[in-house]
Amino acid sequence: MKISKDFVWGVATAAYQVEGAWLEGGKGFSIWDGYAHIPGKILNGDNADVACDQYHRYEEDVALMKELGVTAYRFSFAWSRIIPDGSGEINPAGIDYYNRLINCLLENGIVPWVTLFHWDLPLALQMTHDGWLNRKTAEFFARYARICFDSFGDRVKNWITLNEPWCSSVLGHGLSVFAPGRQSPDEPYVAAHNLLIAHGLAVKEFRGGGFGGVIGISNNCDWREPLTDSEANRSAAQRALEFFYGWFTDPLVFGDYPAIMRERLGGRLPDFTDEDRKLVKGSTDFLGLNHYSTAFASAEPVPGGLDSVCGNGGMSNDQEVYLSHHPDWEKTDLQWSVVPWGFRKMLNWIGDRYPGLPIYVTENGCAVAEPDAATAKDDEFRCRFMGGYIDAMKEAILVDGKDVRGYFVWSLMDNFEWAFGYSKRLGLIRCDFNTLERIPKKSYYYYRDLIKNSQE
Ligand code: PNW
Repeated sequence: MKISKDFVWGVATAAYQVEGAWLEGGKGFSIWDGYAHIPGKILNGDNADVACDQYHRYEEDVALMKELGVTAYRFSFAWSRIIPDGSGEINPAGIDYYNRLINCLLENGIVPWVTLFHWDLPLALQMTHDGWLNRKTAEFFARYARICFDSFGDRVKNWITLNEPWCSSVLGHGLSVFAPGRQSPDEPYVAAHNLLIAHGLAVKEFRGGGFGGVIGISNNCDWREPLTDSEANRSAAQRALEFFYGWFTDPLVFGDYPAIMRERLGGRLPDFTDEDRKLVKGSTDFLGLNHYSTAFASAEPVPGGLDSVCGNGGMSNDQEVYLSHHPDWEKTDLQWSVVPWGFRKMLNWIGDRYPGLPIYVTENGCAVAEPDAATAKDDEFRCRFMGGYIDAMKEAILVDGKDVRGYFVWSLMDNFEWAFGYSKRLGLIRCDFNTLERIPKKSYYYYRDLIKNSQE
């Protein structure tokens, strides 16, 4: 099965997970710097002070990407490297670092895809303004975005405003497993609203500035398959998808939250004023999808079902959807089920609900237990995972006719996996966190050959 020669094959990372240099080059603190240093928050007491040290080793990493044959690198800017306190002075050393990285990519024929916000909010904005609970943060984000477009927009033509605002909202403000570590049934909906406004304001700056190129958002969503064909289970699965992907995409396409959310949440769900509706509606040039797994959804609890906390879109109580797994499904090291056909259905659901918008898979990948370099170099599991998921995507494109234009593997290399620290490995390249040595795995060569074959 051959897909278009123009198809974008890439790899992805995020600033906090790979850069390190947390106190260098004039960078300010982010909420993840703070959160990771609170004892007990991160497995094994890890933090990303050094991470993969990409800040000092980006030339080596770009060379590895070139050798891999990817045409695109998705990475994020650390807002607090560009504006240390989030809202004040610009840090020239931060601008300089990203200029060097971008120029190095372009010199090597790799197209930069920049995410403006991958969760690392400047800590000062959290402390002085309550972060995403305050609309002012959206205004500060728009100013930061404008500074980025002005500084890099001559060379960066592919922009992603936000990475997985679902995670910032639910994991950061609902379940307290991510920074800023808040726990509330209502704050996720407030944070989400301000994140959507932030997206809208940034896109307005982009489009008004005539920079050229495209701008979109990366939303995460796993597939929800009705446990049985009953009406109740089918609507549970649909409800789960609307509380997950629909929550952050319907407003950008249709100008409001899914009706089912309004029905169930009432006044707990913020309203869009007419002005805000105009701001967000139509504010995305493409739909990013970060996809990792699939679960069954049902209207009633299933014995032995999943504790439906993480990975269940929206706040679980509000949805009344119960998740479970098929006992035969293989699991990644994050305990996420491997179900390639769920990916195909997910792409179809998005294509059918939001026709006319191109889809980019901005993340897909898997965690594998790799205790040593020898295991990592023989990551057959990851090769099979990628083969299955990429075939499913090809079916969505070639058989189902969905407009999917790119695919980014998460991740280029093992990195700081948030609350799991360095204990979960998702890279095509192993990173030895003692020596910082990079060691390509079998999956690196597998992906290299796959890209080569699909470009012939
Ligand atoms: C994404 N969930 O995170 C992020 O964009 C990456 O930074 C991260 O490393 C990658 O996926 C692997 O985890 C997610 O609970 C974290 O459903 C949690 C969930 C989904 C995505």
